[in-house]
Amino acid sequence: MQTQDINFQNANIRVEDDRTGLSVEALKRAFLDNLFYIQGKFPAIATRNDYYMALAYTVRDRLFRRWINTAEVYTTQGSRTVCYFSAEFLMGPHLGNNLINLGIFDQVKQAMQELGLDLDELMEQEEEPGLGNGGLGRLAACYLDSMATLEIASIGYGIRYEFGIFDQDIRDGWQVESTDKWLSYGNPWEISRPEWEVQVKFGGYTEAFTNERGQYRVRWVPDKVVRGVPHDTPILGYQVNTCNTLRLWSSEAIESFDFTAFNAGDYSGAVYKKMESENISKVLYPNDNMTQGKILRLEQQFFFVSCSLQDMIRILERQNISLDRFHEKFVVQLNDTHPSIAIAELMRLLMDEHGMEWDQAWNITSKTFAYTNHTLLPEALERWPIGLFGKLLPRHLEIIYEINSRFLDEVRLKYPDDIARINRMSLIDESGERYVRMANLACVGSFAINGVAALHTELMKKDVLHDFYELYPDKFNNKTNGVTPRRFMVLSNPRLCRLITSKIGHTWVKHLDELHQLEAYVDDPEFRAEFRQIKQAIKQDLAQYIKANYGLEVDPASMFDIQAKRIHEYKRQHLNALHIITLYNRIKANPDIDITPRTFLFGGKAAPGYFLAKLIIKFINSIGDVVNRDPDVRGRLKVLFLKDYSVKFAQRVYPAADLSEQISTAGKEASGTGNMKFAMNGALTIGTLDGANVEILEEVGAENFFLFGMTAEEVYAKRAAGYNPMEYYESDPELKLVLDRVASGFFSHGDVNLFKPLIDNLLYSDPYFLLADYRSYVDCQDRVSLAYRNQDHWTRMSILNTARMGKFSSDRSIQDYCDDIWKVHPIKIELRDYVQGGCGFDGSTDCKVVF
Ligand code: 26Q
Repeated sequence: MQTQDINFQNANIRVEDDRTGLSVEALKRAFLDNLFYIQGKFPAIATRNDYYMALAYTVRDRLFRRWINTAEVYTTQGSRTVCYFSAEFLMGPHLGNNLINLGIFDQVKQAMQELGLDLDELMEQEEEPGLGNGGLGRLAACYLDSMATLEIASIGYGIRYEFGIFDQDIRDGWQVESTDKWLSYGNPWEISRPEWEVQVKFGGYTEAFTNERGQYRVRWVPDKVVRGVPHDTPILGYQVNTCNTLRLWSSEAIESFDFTAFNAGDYSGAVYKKMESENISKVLYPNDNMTQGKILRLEQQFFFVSCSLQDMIRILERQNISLDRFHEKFVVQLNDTHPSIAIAELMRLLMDEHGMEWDQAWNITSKTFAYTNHTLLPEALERWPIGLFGKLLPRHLEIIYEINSRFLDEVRLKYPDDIARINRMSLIDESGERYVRMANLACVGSFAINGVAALHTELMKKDVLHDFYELYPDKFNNKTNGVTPRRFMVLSNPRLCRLITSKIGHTWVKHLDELHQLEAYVDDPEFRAEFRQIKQAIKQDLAQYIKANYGLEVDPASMFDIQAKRIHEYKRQHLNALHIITLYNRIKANPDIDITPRTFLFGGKAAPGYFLAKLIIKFINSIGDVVNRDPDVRGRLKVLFLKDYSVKFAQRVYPAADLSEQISTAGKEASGTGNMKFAMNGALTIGTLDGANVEILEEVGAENFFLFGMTAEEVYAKRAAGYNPMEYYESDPELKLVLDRVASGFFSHGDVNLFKPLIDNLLYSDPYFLLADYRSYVDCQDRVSLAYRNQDHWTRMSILNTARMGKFSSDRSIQDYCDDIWKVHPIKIELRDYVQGGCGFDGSTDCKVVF
């Protein structure tokens, strides 16, 4: 076999043999081989999907050596490993990302071209794993990319949902959901590892007993046991050999058939158990920022947490490392409270299954977990009715009671007689029906607690977690979110990245702060022209896509004003809609008015049970129906709701934006990450002082950001003083006209009832202060329109946005987690050859892999 060294985009990486070579020739040969031997096809009969699969396997082959090598180094070095526990990983398509991180995008493009295939088309073919709702799941995915890139030993642990976030269609303006069958053509990126399956118990009862050494012990007698089977996906870092693992668990029945029932003639009874077990990992709950006390959801959370902790114990045992050192070898980051049952489960595993005493188990547990909070919305704080909880997890409820009793003793000692405080801090809510409070459990059981943006962390300390902050101030810290520039710049915006690299070299991709060097070119008219042309070309592409998919003409010269995110009242898509109607009314009152042409684009899914969110989608579509057709508008305004927003589609949208709408009620959006993705790609932000907007404004400068609206403090003060939205309606004629027009049925074919719930909500309660912020928003939008008329100045602002977004790389976030919370350092992976020597191929046995 042949080996050679090539200069791999500045990293000197040894190139593989014939089978996994990186040259165009080797890629072509491997691709055709895989088409034949894996897909069982040859070009004359291959479908586009066959080609995609063949390419995916070709790329996967090129990950294996790094993947196995990484596991081996972690095993032999016994490294401290970060375990990122998350109920959601919104990974997006893998193919393009792996090509970027392997550094073979151009070679593969050429190889495909020489075979008469188009790489972009093949990438389009990939069915993305939509295993998340939005921000929290996508953050987990960005963090995996950055951990691998920073060469941090880590594993992502989660659930392999058979059906991810639903597909969204729009019919007659309404959202219609259908099942996301992402696995139906197979998933070339995962390898299942049934040899590492574990068992997870549910239900039943507990019994105390005294063991042979006379110690008090508890045994859990479950009424259901399911198998958890791990499915591993490689996570390659950017231009490094580190290839970490995303390990997702799927649930399966212990026995595929209950033969006693079957033999007794009870066929459906026999398959029922199997079905019930498989249900656990069947479908992702499509709610974000809203909890729903469904038992299956708790089963999911416990299932993946128990699987993962057992897997970690297996890894230690295989390395002959004592469980006493669990917290030295692992740190677990809890992505919100969804996996926080892990705190009770680790206690149970250490005590009941491995014979530890309480104090030692607690010492280990409370040094293992760190908790990230992602919400300030009270309705999003997870709590489970005691009855339901105890029925599913009787042993965990006992353990939680014991943690609580010890914890409340500590609180009483510090705050004697402060009954109200004790009630607030208790892990059990006893104010009415009794609940387990998962955030309280997470706070007590974790050594670190962080918010996801500076403002959010401050509000968390002041409000939702205030009591815990007073008790444990040192546990609290901020870790402002970030996003990966590999996916959200290099992959999604190659034209812009080529321009950037031509000016400042390519190292900015790993050191995003280097984008600052672009500031030197902001006064260069040629650079500005190029920057503007690129934005223009991307907008043209999106306009073409819109024409092809929606039959709607949009003007690429108009301002692309985009709001893309989950639909939620607090995110205020309907405030954006009120602005559109305002502009429309101005045109109707004066058809010759000089107005800056805009294309308003929306994208995002609504939770299927969230009535007002779904009505907001219908509202936007109804406005579009009127505005897009009205001859008076003369094409100056276009409104379009883009269906089925996804990571794949997001990558198309961010680069095409002129204006990014980040208009949540101050104090409600924990961070936002879309705001970062837009700004990096040169969009200007119109936004409130909320979440990470505050820090974006700080970085880009107030002169390059369109700020409007009340501050969080003003919002609190207004609520406290008794907010009356009607006052705004009555005192602002332009606002009144907007709401009256909607109420009159103007946008609903005369139906005065359709949008009544929305209008009544605004006039009589307006919990998210749209009417209070309306004037400030509309005036700010007028400043935006004016600014857009000076294209040269706009481009200058746009460049400065890109140049100043370095802080928001997820590499920076992960570095902060490593330094302040995880206390871990990079581990370099030197590539070794497996096939040629060692590892049993030649009879030797010097290779161990337990990950
Ligand atoms: C919980 C229990 C039962 C069912 C569903 C849920 C659930 C699921 C998902 C609750 C919340 C979520 C998702 C929350 C989320 O995405 N939050 C966002 O996190 C981002 C990353 O930190 C922030 O940028 C956003 O501000 C925040 O809204």
